[in-house]
Amino acid sequence: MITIVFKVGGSVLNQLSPKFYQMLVRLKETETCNPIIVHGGGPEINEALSKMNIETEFVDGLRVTTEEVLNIAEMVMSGTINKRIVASIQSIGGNALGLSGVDGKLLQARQIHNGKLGLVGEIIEVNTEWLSIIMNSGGIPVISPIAIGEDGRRYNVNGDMAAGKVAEAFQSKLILVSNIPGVIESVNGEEMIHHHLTKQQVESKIDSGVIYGGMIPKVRSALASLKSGVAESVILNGLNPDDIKNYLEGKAVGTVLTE
Ligand code: X2W
Repeated sequence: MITIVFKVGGSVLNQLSPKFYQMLVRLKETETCNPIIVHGGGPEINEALSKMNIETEFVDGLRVTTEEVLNIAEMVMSGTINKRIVASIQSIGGNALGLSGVDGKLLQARQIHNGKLGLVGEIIEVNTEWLSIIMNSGGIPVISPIAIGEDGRRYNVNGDMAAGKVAEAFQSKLILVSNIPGVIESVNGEEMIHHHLTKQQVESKIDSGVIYGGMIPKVRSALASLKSGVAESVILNGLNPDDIKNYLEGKAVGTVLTE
């Protein structure tokens, strides 16, 4: 059975309905695919840091992570968010196992040395053995992107990068669960979805302003995952779970990104 990695970012997480999780559970039960969820949690980490009056800063889209920030990111993602997703899946009869990259060395990382980022890691290995055992036993793995180094230290990893690496390790497709139906362009006053874009087309649409704001990091991370060996990366609307079903049936939905 093929594996499909679903990246669920912090900004879409609280908008997802039980229908989204039902769709995942159905995919598993009907043996359509083995879903793996990799989640983020950026906005909730920001909220927790702000409540504690800790300032936070991003360099090239990555959070500068001190020991204190790491502990809070872990608390929020591996604790609250991870268990909330697991509970949502279980409440509709699914079987989910929530883990972080630290557990069973699921995600092994090394520190990104750029002098500023602190305890931010990049993934060097994914423990596919453990993940396969979970999936073959009927479980849906739910992974928080806190990783473990060979030095035994924990590292904060960007959720999109973690999802890309897990997809690469399983040679699977990567679905970026979004709150929009794909990359949209207004042509003669009518909105149309681009169902397929190449890296070059994305760059020119960013330059011309068609792709703007919050869409830019989404398409960039989809493209980055392609670079790390993912065959197909697709932006789909998680608020309309039928889109995901339709995509898997080969219909033209969402925006597929290729090199
Ligand atoms: C991210 C991890 C969370 C994340 C952070 O601390 O915000 C780094 O930047 P979203 O919701 O998917 O953006 N880690 C190193 O990626 O969350």
